[in-house]
Amino acid sequence: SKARILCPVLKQKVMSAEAAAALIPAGANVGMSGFTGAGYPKAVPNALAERIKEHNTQIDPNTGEKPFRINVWTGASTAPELDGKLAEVDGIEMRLPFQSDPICRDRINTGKMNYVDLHLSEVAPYAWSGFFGNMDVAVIEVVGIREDGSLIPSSSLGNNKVWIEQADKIILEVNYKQNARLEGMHDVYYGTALPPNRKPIMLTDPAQRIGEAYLRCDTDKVIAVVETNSPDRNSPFKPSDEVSKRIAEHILAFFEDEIKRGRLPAELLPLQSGVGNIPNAVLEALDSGPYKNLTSYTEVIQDGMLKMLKSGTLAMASATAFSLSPEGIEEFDKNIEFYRNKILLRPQDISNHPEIARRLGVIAMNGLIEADIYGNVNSTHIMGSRMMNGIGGSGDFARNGYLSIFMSPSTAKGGSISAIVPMVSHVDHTEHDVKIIVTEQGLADLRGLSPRQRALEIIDKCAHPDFKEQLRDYFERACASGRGMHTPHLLNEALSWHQRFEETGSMLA
Ligand code: 0RQ
Repeated sequence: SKARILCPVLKQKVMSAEAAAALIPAGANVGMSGFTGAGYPKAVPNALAERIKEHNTQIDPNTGEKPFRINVWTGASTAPELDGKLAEVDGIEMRLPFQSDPICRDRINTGKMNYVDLHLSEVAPYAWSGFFGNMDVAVIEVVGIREDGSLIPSSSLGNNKVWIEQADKIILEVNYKQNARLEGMHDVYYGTALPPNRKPIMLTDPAQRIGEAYLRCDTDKVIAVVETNSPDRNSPFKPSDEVSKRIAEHILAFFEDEIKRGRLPAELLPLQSGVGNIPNAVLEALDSGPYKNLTSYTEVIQDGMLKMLKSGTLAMASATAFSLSPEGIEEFDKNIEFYRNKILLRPQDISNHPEIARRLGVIAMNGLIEADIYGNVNSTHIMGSRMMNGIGGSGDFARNGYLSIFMSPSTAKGGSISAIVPMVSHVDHTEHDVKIIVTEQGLADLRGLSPRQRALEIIDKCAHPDFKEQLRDYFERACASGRGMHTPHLLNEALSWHQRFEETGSMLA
């Protein structure tokens, strides 16, 4: 294959992953590339985990020596080779801003790992502002290094620009498995600043280029270059189930009605779609509908979006990362010349920028864990305390989008849990940010409704029949209590459904 390290100075810094990992000190703040299983470093984190394991097993407990741990900052979720490996050896002291790894999750929920769950658009400005402290090392996967030392970004951009700018030292992983034709698909914007120096970001169309195709890089800061040849995580693609299909049908019927009423254009508005089974079902349904020339301003490109690009349903997609199945990757590689000029990858502070989401009028579609009868949404916590994944970009898009749609099956865990509860056990998206809630039962349009009107709409349209009466009963008794009629609650019962689940294994009374 063609040489990918063209910069002479950096060619001399090629070394093994083990040698590179040895350059990362204990306690370091490490910024890694990676977003939804794409473009994360494949070799150095693994070598570092081995080193940490060896070091920590040799600590004499009587000396009081602290274990070797690092702080890991990324774009979003990574993969077993990164989050999984480092969490397994208890090598992560602090993790931010998003994860979805089962071992990581376990360490967070057993109190062994600190986790800062952030709006993904805010990570770069936080880092520039110095709120996380100094970044010691950045470990960044790239497709190649150009002669002048600038970098061809990989299958995700995430926070790579800011990590490269902020880190004292940089380790690059050049991954030969990534398609060399990714070159030119990126748009790295260099015009961001901190207040009071911010200027408008002049992006008025999802297809617009406002930046550069390459990442600038100070070669003096590069301490190692590691060559790899491994694929991205690429979660297998699950075909849509009945529940997801019904949710998609409700959303499509809603779009159709909004177009008829003149509240949405025929090409809709730029779509943002979360990852997973339900968002993919919505994309599939859109693809088999009458739509043409839609656009997308989102975080991740999933299989469904490739299909929509191919059929012409989607004219172009702007994101910060890919999240494809193995079949999706194969399709992308085979037809990369077709996809190349229809997909743009941007830094995540631009893909998720509140200013742009608001200006473009994005249609935000994200999953929920539970919603309450007044429209508050919990996307992150199980039974109020245990972290699932994190808020990710859902808040960036939900608050600032033209439409914010939250979707979920109406029940979880075999029907024992209702996704609609009297009061959410944790709030990520408040009643003020949530415009539409959809389950397989139906769609509740909350726009312009007062809290009590919303309660009736949500119970009627979204709740599962097994829980409808129980919810109505709660609402009616809360109203009858006369405590406060704006958002009626029975304080001693509001979280009793969760408590009942923990005690009996079911929310059913
Ligand atoms: O657990 O697999 O162990 O059975 O939660 O639930 O229904 O499969 O839905 O995979 O779409 O995830 C909100 C977590 C939904 C996701 C959430 C259990 C359920 C199952 C998953 P099991 P489903 P999904 C773009 C936007 C935040 C980030 C975001 C998410 C598991 O959408 O992480 O939106 N969102 N990012 O059984 C107990 C409940 C439950 C429950 C579901 N009420 N109680 N368990 N589960 N509801 C992407 C990025 O930002 C990168």
